[in-house]
Amino acid sequence: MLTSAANADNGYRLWLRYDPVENVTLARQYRQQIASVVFETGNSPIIQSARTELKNALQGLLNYSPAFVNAPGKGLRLIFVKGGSKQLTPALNKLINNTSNEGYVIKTISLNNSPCLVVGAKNDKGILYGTFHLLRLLQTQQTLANINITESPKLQVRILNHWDNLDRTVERGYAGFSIWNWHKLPGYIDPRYIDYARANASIGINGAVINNVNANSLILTTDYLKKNAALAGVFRRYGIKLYLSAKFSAPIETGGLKTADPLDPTVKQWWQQKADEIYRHIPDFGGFLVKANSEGQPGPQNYGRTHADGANMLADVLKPHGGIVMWRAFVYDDKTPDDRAKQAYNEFKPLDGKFRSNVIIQVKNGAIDFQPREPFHPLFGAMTKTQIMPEFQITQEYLGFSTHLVYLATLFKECLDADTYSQGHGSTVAKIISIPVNNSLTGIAGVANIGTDINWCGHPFAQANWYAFGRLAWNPDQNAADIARDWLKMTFSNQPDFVKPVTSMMLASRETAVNYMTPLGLHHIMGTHAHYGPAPWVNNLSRADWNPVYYHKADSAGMGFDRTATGSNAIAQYYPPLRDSLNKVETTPEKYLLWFHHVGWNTHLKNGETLWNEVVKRYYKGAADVAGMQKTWASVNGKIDSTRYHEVKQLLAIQAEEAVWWRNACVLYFQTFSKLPLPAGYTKPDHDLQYYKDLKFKYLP
Ligand code: GCV
Repeated sequence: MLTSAANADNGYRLWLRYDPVENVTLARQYRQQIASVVFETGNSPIIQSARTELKNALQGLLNYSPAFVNAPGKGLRLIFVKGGSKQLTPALNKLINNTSNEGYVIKTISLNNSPCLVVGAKNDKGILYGTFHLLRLLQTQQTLANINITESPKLQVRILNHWDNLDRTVERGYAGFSIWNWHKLPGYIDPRYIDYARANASIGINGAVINNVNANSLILTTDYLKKNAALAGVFRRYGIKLYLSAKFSAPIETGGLKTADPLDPTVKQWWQQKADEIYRHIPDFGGFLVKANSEGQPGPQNYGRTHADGANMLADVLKPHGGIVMWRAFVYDDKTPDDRAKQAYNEFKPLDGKFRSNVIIQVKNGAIDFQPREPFHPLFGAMTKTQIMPEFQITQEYLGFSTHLVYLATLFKECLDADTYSQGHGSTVAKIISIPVNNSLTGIAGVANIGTDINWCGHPFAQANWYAFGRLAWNPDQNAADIARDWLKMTFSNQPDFVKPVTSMMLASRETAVNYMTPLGLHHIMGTHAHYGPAPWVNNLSRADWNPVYYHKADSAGMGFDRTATGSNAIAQYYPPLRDSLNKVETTPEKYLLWFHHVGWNTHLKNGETLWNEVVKRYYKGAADVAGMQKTWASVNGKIDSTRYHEVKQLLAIQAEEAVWWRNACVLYFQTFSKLPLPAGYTKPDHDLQYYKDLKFKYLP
């Protein structure tokens, strides 16, 4: 663990900074409240991780080392209990044993007539999670008197997906290279792996797919399995399972077979032997993530088989070992569909009920691709006999890379809280994904934003998105503001005059990005390939649905994608009454307006503005609000360390410039169709459209 003062503020320590508790009175109380510690838990590797974390954290937070005693005695203040203890009441033992496998209880009780804090869990992992929760209470300066917390995660597989390649580039990564040093593994264990595992465990993440879904089959060869095993060994001590992205054609590429047909017995046998080999190296291997028949990746359809045939074959070979298959529903084939947004549903819905119980279908939050705003994916709620897990993108592919401050918890929440109506009113995405179907595991995935940058994520505030993903994976019902506040306090400072304005800034930041990029339901109008900056004019790529013009459909009458019954009829994939309200302009939430409708430039919106005026106003508001973020940030100068203050300040300046770029390019471009003037009082962009069209960027991440 890096604790040297020289490195104190470079962001490496994430939210686990453990600097002295600022409130000295509280710090004194904490020292008394946890003066002596007992672990009635045994001493497994996970428990050792918890103990070490506690020790290091208390040293940092309180400049203090409590007595770690072996046996409970008088004056005991903090007791960790696995499974139950003679010292606790039957009621408390029962409470502890009623938590889920990863759950825990933190409670103040009276022991030998003095207050004592209990962290109790059924299993080691609960003790580890309970330890991190206790530390969070200290880091965020909560009182420990009369604590009574019972926690169990709402989802079982809480997993990061790394899009890391074996050459250490990271697809859609904006924080340097892959942290997995394949060359030095398995011999050298970079301490960074341990800190990575600590950070994940601290927010309840219990799985990591370490390689890109656009997979390289070498990852399954013996040499790489040894490297994977070394990483799995680090993760295991923090309750994290290692998973791999499997390339469907691996039997051909590395097995020397002529086919990868999932129904061919030699193919199945190859995978069977591969699974056995993997489990010899990694006894607690989690399973496979598969991107098949999408964007050029091979899959069962190459052999006339279905996604279910492919997924089930892999599920069957993993089943005896307890492994799972996460099969992605992000599919779009080489034939341009009438509406790409409909394709996943069309391919997967007919397969409902055909997947093994150890297959989970991994569905992106929206039907296109991690846009700044998308309505929830219609597959949520549609497959009632198949387990579905959502996939969110933590890395900011479409949201400003690692130079824009965009707090994504509000985006994640928008999807999780969305009502699918699949079982009537109140069937939110969060509810649907947390109910196991046929004894399947429940889960949630986030595409990681982690790289070799000293601060892990590129932008100091991008760390908040990793953090928020973990907290929401544990409990999707948590509130984005509470998570932001916790993160700010742990990462920067507990001072209210810092936390309050910066929380508000974070909470508004995603809406701000939507305004300057894709207001009112616009989508996929970014520069092609790299997805950097605006390029709504692109219309010359070979597939229609690779072109921004396919998505905004601007013409002299108006703009937007007509997905109503008279258009592509994508709305039919949603349940009534939502389907019916999305079918009409008047009842479609304006944030999704142009996603579902082609709307006339002079159509009046709810606030009385015409579409054209409202689009312009939103773009200008988005850019102006980034200037507002700069002011907010300037107001906290001096309240945090100057290193990160200045880093964020510079990044906000980049964001401000790019927001204006987005605004100008989009307004000028859409104006070529609307042929309408800017509303009164709005200043004309200082360049013409051609200037923006001519911008070229060579070496983008
Ligand atoms: C890993 C988008 C991204 C690709 C990504 C793909 C996916 O298309 O641009 O980089 O590939 O999604 O999720 O599979």
